[in-house]
Amino acid sequence: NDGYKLWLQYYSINNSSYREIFSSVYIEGESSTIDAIKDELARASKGMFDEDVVESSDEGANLRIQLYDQGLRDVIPEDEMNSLSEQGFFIKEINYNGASQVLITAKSQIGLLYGTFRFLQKIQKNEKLPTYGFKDAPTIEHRILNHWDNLDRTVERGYSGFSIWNWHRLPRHIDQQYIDYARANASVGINGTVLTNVNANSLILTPEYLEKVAALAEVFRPYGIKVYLTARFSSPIELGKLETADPLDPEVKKWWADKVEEIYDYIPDFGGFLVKADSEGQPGPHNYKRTQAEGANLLADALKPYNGIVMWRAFVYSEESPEDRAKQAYNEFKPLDGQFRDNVIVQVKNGAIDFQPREPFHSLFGGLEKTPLMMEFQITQEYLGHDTHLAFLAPMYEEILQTDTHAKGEGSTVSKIVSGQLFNHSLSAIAGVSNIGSDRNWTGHHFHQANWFAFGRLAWNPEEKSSNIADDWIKLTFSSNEEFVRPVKDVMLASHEMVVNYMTPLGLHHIMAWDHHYGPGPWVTGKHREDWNSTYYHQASEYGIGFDRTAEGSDALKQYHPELEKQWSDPETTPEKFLLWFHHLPWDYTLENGEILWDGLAKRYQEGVDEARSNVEVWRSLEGFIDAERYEHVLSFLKIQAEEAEWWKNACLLYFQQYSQKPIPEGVEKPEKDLEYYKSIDPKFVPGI
Ligand code: BDP
Repeated sequence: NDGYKLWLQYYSINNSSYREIFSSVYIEGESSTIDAIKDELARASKGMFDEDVVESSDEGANLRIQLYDQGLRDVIPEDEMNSLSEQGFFIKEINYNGASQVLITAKSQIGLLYGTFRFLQKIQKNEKLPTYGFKDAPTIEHRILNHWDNLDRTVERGYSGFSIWNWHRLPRHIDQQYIDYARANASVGINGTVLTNVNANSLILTPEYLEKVAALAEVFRPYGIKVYLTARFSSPIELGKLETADPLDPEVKKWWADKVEEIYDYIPDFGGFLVKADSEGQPGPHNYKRTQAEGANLLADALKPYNGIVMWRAFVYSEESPEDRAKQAYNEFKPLDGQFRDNVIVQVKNGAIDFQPREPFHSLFGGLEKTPLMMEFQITQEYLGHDTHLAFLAPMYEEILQTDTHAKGEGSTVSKIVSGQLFNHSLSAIAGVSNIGSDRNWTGHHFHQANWFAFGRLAWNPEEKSSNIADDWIKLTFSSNEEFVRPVKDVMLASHEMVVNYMTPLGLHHIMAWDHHYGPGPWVTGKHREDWNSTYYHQASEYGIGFDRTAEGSDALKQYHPELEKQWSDPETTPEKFLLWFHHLPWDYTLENGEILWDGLAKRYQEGVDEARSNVEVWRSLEGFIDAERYEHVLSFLKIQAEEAEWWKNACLLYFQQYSQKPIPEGVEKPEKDLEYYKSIDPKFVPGI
């Protein structure tokens, strides 16, 4: 088993009360989505029970899949259905002429597809339907993967091979992988995909490429997945040969209107644009002294007649600005609140720096009220050990989503802002930067499939619990044997904290190696941008360590609501996980448990290492529960992770020790080599330890 089937394994199960269900199935209607439902049922039945599906024309079949209509009012009252949105579904065991029948119903065909997937997952997990039935619907409207894929098939920050979009073969060849990609996404409720990198290439908007994009859209449509593209702001110059891309210029407006019309000719249900502007070298409205709102509205106006949306990224920061990078997006967007068109949604990373192993939530959440905001999580592990380090990210996503911003008093969680609930926005969306590539198992590490899965689940329901997600993923992907599920779930749920411990404990951030961000690099300094240096972020000196974001420092704390500002301004009341994010503290500052900061830091590094090593042993004890191929693959990556956790610990402790001048505390292993040695390690040739 090479992992290609992801969590859609449909491995064989005995003892299921559902064994007979596929021997008579009634499915109403004809469409490509109905065909997708039939295809999925056939795969599931074959895999789980080695039986073919027998379709029946009799409504009384064992399994009945049908849009909700008058005839079903007796079994599911109308008000039950009214509370469900278009994409929701209801699954219920009902009595049909004396016999029992499972009914899957919904208001739309996509709802039926989602219901079918959920039902099949229940069967695989061997779960019973509750007697009152089971209904569910997504809370967030647009649940979107962002591919940072380039047209030459390289993937920015991709660690799982090349891009799965084979532009050369498209549109004439449709690879099975595109269909399987759509199935996997739909099975967790993802309903949109941005095909191209935010560092955009305007060529994607040419007819030659649009034809290819249209071919992909055609594959995804039956699965309810819309296609979006990244729009390079300077496209009117590059493609249209205009002299300017000024958003207020009438010719520029016309160029975008025509371009959008052309796109909709190719793809009638095109979703819209994602834009990175005025950031890290990308062109944008600043080039014409215009605001982010003027830039976004230009594209929004062009998309409006077709119901398309603009996802305008807030990841805007400038090398000229003397401000703390953590403050810049807020400073830029706060004054523009209320100036965006109603089909613009501002896409904000979970934290204000850049996908660090841990960040406090971005102050724009709760900062903007009149503008809908969407969350951008990174699924690909740019700062979290790339492909080889196991880090289950659901707990990190959950931590962010459940944080109280206090924007409208207590209970104003980030999740309520993202779902549009808190400020009554009807447009709601969430994005995850994909970790998918051409590797046979899609994501490099088998366990990183769980992060794609988790993103989908939290996008569907941002109140979902990490432990449920882990439980489901393990059972669908590997086995429902509790002796396997329990230890693996424990490993997964603790893994993000473990990585934080051996990389950036206590609120440290951005101390990775230069540029590629793999491995430790607290010594990185002297680069042309101050805010790309590790030394800028950790500020280590003989006096202490940490970035002062209080009123005495950069005052980034001012951007949060007063409750949080107050709590986080005092190191004594700041959660220790954010201590050095907000404070510069002396090496002998006393932590909650009475230890001094230096000792506490060192011990956390050691804890991370110990856990990474223990994970290898846990996994070894599970040999035989799953296939040898995935077992060996995971084992080999876990060993790499344990070795590299040690590399991180040794490098960081020796580096910071130069400043703390304190001994490595008891219980923490002393590095065997000197700092120069760890500095000299090239990530391509990390020696086994
Ligand atoms: C950073 C990445 C860079 C991306 C940028 C972005 O290092 O490759 O282009 O974010 O999000 O994390 O635009």
